[in-house]
Amino acid sequence: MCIEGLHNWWYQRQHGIGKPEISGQVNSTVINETVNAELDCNVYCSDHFYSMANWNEFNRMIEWDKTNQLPYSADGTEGSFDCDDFAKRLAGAFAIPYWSGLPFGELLVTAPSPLGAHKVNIFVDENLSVWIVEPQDDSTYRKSDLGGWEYHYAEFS
Ligand SMILES: [Ca+2]
Repeated sequence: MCIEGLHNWWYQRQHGIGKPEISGQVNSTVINETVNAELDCNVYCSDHFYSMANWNEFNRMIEWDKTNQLPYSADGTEGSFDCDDFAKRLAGAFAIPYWSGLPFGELLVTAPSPLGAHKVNIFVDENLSVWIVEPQDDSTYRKSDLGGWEYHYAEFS
């Protein structure tokens, strides 16, 4: 096994998922302008550069992560786990070495009634397509799939 193979083996063993396949890198201004143009919302990028990957790679982590299996509860009592908690947790799945460079973040929206204020995830793939993720069931959407949504801010870490 070569050094890189050994490193990959150790990475997989340590994190439970292999490293993402990266196809390039973009400046954060590209992410900022792409999301702003698509969703007309405020965008915060805390890194200068982001690693780009295809939809399959983002989806590999989304499917591997178990956030979607947690029970939803929003009654405000101890033990409640609602939309913002799901979004924070799925974004946190990407907070491991290599995956952390991908532009995957949190997105605050207002969905049509009765849903209203809602928190979901967002990512930008290597083709600069903007995807919206429902972390409660791992589904991904384009803006055109979601009529009547208003977008407030996206945050990429
Ligand atoms: Ca999942």
